[in-house]
Amino acid sequence: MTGRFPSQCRKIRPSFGRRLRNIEMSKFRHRSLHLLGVLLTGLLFTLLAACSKANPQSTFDTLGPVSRNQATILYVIAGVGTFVFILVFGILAYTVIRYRRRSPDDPDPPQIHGNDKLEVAWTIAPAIVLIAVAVPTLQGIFYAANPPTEARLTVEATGHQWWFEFKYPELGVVTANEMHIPEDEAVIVELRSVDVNHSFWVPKLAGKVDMIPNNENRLWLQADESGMYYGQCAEFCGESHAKMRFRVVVEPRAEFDAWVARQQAAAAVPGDPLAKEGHDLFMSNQARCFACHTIAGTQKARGTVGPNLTHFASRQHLAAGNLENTQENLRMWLEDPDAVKPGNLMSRDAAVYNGQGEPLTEPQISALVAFLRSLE
Ligand code: HEC
Ligand SMILES: [Cu+2]
Repeated sequence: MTGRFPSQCRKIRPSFGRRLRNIEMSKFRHRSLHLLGVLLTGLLFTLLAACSKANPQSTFDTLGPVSRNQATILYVIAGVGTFVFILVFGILAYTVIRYRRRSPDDPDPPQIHGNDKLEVAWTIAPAIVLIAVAVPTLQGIFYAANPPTEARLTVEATGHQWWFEFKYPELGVVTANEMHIPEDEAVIVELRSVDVNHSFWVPKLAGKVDMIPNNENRLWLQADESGMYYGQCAEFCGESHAKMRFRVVVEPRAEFDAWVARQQAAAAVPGDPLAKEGHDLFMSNQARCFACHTIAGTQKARGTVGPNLTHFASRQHLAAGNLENTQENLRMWLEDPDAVKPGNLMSRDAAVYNGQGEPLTEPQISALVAFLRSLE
């Protein structure tokens, strides 16, 4: 360093340095060790909190045969791993303490090279450990990949940036972001993508499986209990990946059948005048909503870029599981979709949102809200 007053610097620096070393450093070191301890404990609790079964995306709260099987594999591997860890580090700690150098005059220990018995032992022992881990893992892979023969229902799940489409080919039902399945029945899910890689994950029901363009993957799942299960895209897929969620609604067979019957019906033409106004705007060349969304039963709305809206009002969430499907949230979505989901393809490509067309006015949004909420 080239200071301006080298003589002064030289006088000041050693004393400053010494003071720091002698007094401040020990205090500083003590304090930073303390801080590190607090941080590590905090981190440990934060990490362990993720294991809480209360978490809606807990993989430990297994509520179906597939996730149960996968959790069992985790426990087996963690158990074997813990046993090996304790054994190896126990022997290491014992050796280090028992055979440590006690005085500077101690001679070096005898230097040995090669021991056939030991080498055979530490080759065979890990092989046994690996087999103990491989057997349940391979069984688990086959179990998850082969749906039971009594599985009756197939759902085609398609990943889109950034939402999920669910088709029931045998039932003629198409919906988005909320997959309904009957309780206690095995369901086959065929996984696809229209754009980039996504991953289908319902932590309480089954492990992740990728959704890959031009390649169909499969999984099966079954839920023990009725209820709402959280799902999430688990493969980074762009700007709003973290907001690409969905729900699995599990219900008793009779309720599921009733849901299917409602979904199979075409949308009724709205009777309410405000909703009718919204319908006309939806089909108009100003808003062009029809270009991207399907509403079954209408001539015009057959778009497939966005979610099918035929029974939009029957869904409990909107914008891929991010908002509850209430009047206020729907209004918020239509006013500025980008504020809800940055980068979403509706605000990027629809002229009313991207500044290339006439923006929607407040009364127009009210009419659209009335129309969409009539789509039971
Ligand atoms: C350029 C294509 C496009 C146009 C035009 C378009 N949308 Fe969308 N819309 C989308 C996409 C894509 C999504 C999914 C966004 C997401 O969740 O990431 C969507 C989502 C929605 C949703 C939420 C659906 C759900 O279940 O979560 C509603 C409601 C909706 N659009 C209504 C409209 C209305 C009303 C118009 C006309 C003003 C319109 N859209 C115009 C593409 C479009
Ligand atoms: Cu994703």
